[in-house]
Amino acid sequence: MSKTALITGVTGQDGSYLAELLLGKGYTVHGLVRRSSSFNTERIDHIYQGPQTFERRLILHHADLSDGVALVNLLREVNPDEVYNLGAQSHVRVSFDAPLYTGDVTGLGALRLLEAIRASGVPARVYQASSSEMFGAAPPPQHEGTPFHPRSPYGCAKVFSYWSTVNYREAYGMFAVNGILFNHESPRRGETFVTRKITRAVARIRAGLQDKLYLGNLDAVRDWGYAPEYVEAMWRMLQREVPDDYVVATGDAARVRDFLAEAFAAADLEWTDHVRFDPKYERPSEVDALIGDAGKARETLGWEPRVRWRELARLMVAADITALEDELSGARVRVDR
Ligand code: NDP
Ligand code: GDR
Repeated sequence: MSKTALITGVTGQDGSYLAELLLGKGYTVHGLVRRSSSFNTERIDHIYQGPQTFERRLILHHADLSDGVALVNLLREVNPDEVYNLGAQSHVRVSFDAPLYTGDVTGLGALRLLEAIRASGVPARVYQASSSEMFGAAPPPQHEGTPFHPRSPYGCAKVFSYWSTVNYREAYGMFAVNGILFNHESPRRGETFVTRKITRAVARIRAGLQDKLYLGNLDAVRDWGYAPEYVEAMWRMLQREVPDDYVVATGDAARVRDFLAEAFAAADLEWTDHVRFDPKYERPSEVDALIGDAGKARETLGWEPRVRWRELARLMVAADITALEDELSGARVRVDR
């Protein structure tokens, strides 16, 4: 019997890769999509199947993590074997501007989903997208036993959703796990996160469409991995016999300025000619260094990262150059729904 999964955040970077992965494994995939006044399904257009498709295996539903009743109804309708909670207001800088909204969707949203699973009586396994941002000010390397010290409303919300997941596991015997994922990027990364902001700018500067790129703190250290590899780790966590929490990271670290240099060099450009500082992009409290120790995931899940940050920077630049050339030549066509 093929399995059924429900993914919140299916329109996001990770949701799109996870949907591809699960469809490839024969799953029927249901995705929760929030209503938007413009199209927000660009990342999954290539796998979308319309309602008229015979035996379709990707089915989208309108709902929202702020609407607990809709979550209960959706769970009853879909009756999934696995639920992946990837939906969130996921931008750390934005969480300082919209702290309550972030707490509601990113923090309480996870609890609403857990409670909806419990209330609907669906015996689903659940994955919670926890984050290295929970470690915040705790010095690297960070692992599953490192105490949390979040530095943003987003980080605080993720700590709440982390402990809610642990609590539902302990209180109700639910198969609920936290993947504590360090930064992971791809050509589908949101355009306002620093890696994609840089690689998009490189493509545009190279094409003569832009000259300057404005950034904030260039000294932050991050452990950047490749998103398609990270969604594989999510799936592996739900295939174990016993629910547990895992750090997923490469263990390699670089500063924002190192990523910058690599990305600009990939297009034969010098970053210092183009990059300028704008305090607008600084955070009221910064996370200085995140470097993960994924030893437990390696040993227990057999999960290994392959792509490291230098290769990642280059593959993202190459993808943005191709995407821009397609856009300029009119080859990119929007799918109508
Ligand atoms: P994205 O920002 O790309 O995607 C977030 C998804 O959540 C989108 O599908 C978005 O919908 C959806 N969403 C936002 N608000 C709501 C809401 N109110 N109700 C339902 N859905 C909502 O994030 P990523 O794919 O990068 O990350 C996936 C998850 O993993 C997030 O929870 C993130 O916080 C977490 N995470 C990410 C890491 C990373 O490096 N990428 C590292 C660690 C954790 P829409 O498309 O309409 O905006
Ligand atoms: P992060 O990712 O905050 O780590 O959260 P982001 O790419 O936004 O920032 C990384 C570092 O770069 C610095 N920075 C800038 N960041 C942005 N966005 N824009 C800029 O112009 C800029 N200039 C410098 C930041 O200060 C920061 O130090 C991501 C998100 O995906 C979270 O959802 C996830 O939980 C964590 O990764 C792990």
